[in-house]
Amino acid sequence: MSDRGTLVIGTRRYSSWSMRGWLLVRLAGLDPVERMIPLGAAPGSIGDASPSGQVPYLSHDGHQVWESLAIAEYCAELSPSLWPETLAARTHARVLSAEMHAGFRALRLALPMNLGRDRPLAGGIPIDVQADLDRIERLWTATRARFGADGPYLFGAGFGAADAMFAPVAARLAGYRIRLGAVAASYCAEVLAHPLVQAWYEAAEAEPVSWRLDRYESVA
Ligand SMILES: N[C@@H](CCC(=O)N[C@@H](CS)C(=O)NCC(=O)O)C(=O)O
Repeated sequence: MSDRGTLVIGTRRYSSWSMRGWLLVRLAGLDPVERMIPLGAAPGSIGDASPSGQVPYLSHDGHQVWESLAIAEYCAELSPSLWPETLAARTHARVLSAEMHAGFRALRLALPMNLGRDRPLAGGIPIDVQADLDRIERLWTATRARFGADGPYLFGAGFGAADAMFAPVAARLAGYRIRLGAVAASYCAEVLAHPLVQAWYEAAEAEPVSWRLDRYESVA
């Protein structure tokens, strides 16, 4: 028997992995009950709700799924169009998603997601972060050129799992006002304009100010 399931997420304003998980389940047509545990809540709160002690965590139809990439695969089991149709494109989408899941550490540490932010990083972009940014821009540009002809997203017309994996990167690039070439800038704008991404931003905007955390807000 199928149930709505539960998705455990953290503060929308900051939790980039929750954003990915939420986008993925919604793209798959799921409508799980959302259990919000604000980041910075009492120690152990996430551990009580998620086997890995991290968000997102999806419990659905008797399946327990943590790790965003596994959530992507689970959602694609239910809704195969989350990955592109051809083997070549599907393979590439998985490679990009795996690289996003495992990599870009410098970028993630130096430019934490803060959906309320709209100013450049004080002091400029460190070299290792710039290397991550350059790599992302090359990946986006090459993927759009090879697979994206029939629409605005990485693999064309459909906003899929790979786009969901990169959506928080688009949010960072906008929030820290990173300058991009034309292809990456236009892709970034399309991702941010997607209705589900917009819905996530709106819900983030409605979060209580008391959930804000200095460690994100004080990034210079
Ligand atoms: N590899 C994990 C990363 C998840 C992760 O780092 N989540 C952060 C929030 S964005 C978290 O749960 N942090 C625990 C905490 O802040 O207490 C995934 O892909 O889902």
